[in-house]
Amino acid sequence: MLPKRRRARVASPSAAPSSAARFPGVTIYLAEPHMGRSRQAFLTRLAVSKGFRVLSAYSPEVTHVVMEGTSAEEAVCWQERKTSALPPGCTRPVLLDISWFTESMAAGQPVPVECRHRLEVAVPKKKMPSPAWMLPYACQRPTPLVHHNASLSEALETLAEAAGFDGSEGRQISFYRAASVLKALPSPVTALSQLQGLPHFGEHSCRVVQELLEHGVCDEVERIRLSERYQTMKLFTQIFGVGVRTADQWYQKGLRTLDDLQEESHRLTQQQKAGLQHHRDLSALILWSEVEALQQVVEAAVTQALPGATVTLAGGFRRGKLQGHDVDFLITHPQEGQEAGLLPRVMCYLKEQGLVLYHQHQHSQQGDLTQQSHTMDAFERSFCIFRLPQPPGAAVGGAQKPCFAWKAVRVDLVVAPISQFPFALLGWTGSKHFERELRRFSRKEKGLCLNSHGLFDPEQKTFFHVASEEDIFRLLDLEYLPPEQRNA
Ligand code: DCP
Ligand code: ZN
Ligand code: ZN
Repeated sequence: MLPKRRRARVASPSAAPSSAARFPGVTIYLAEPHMGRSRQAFLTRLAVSKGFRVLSAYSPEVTHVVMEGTSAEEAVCWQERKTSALPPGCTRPVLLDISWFTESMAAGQPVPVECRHRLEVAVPKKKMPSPAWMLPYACQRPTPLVHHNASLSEALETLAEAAGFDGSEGRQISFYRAASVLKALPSPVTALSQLQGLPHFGEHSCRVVQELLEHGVCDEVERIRLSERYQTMKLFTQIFGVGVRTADQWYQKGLRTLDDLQEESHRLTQQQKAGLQHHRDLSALILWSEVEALQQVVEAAVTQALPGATVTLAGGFRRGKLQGHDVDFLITHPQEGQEAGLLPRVMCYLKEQGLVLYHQHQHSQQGDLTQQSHTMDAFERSFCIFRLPQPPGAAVGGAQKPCFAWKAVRVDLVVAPISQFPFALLGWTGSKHFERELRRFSRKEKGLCLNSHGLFDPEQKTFFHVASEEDIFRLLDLEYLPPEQRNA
């Protein structure tokens, strides 16, 4: 159970810590896309001590918006969003760089606004498409499943993947960020100039896009795709229970094929053995019809184990994917605590039906929920391989299953108490990059720690209580994105 806390502190605009203002024409708002909350608080105290009026929430009274480390494009975009929420006819405040603020503090009074202080004048009008709306975090912009730059984003994702295989996490994330920006564009990139001003486009990613636009292929990407290293790492990491580190160890030992692994089977974990045994089925994509069939059997088992408990689809299929590598289900009960001990009963029932080929149960890991990373959350869960009966004539399976009567499918079952359910749902819906960005945004821009269990304020040492995913977006000052727009 999470400790109780005040609700929605981030969302509630507290009163400005302002005394009698010495400069009535100047009302400052320190916008914090890149400033961070503790710096914002420090600068607010400084300005107030010098007699400036500073508001802690954006309102029509604000005359001077001050930003730090923010590009003109971002600033304009920020303003578009803020002013759209204000009553019509409001005068727009000036958007100013921090330099105006520091000069004013040094002078002990507001210095005249000059061109060099203004953020909006720097926006080049001829940029096509204008990147003003392209916010820097993937969780700030909708990313549909089907987008306009698939071949470009796939090339960058190959580079990201290869960097990940080599343990270069920084490069991996840079390529994922650039790929994710491409996925959010409303039209195809046809000229390199269109990348100008887009966030996260470094020299390397630009070069890859340029080559693709000019020649239709990128040498570096093709070389990687054909390399023994990439192909082997891809093959190994796709096996259930095999991560990058294990795959790399095998590669370094000279192993290259699934047959090589079979020969080493005494060294494999039970999970890996099961993964290898059912590799053919598990590497085939799961279809929607199979997801529906699985949901039915899981719901039946859950209802049988605990009436009133619910099953919710998460993962890629919740984001609207039509095919996937596994199916993720979240289980909860409207009454907190009722979900305890549920999963073993569910698994037992499913096993009795002959539906389980393999499962690995992981107990709920009690402890400090603020320390849980996203991928290692502490929920009770079961990583399973289900034996899904196939309708007659379905073309799956192999020689060892002449009737094609069933197919092995990967299923993740996760149990969350209702108080944490919105966080669990948000965390288990993905995409992985979207989740990474959401957590980074929370930490860097809001000073809050988000994981699949909750949203935690390390300064106040409090958790936020929420009833829905929408509440979480609101607490973070983010526009709500439905699951199908989280395909970053
Ligand atoms: N996730 C998590 N903790 C884990 C594993 C996954 O929080 N231990 C998150 C990351 C993903 C989401 O849950 O955003 C689903 O994970 P999957 O690996 O199943 O990925 P997808 O469902 O998005 O894709 P796929 O179609 O490949 O299954
Ligand atoms: Zn999944
Ligand atoms: Zn999964």
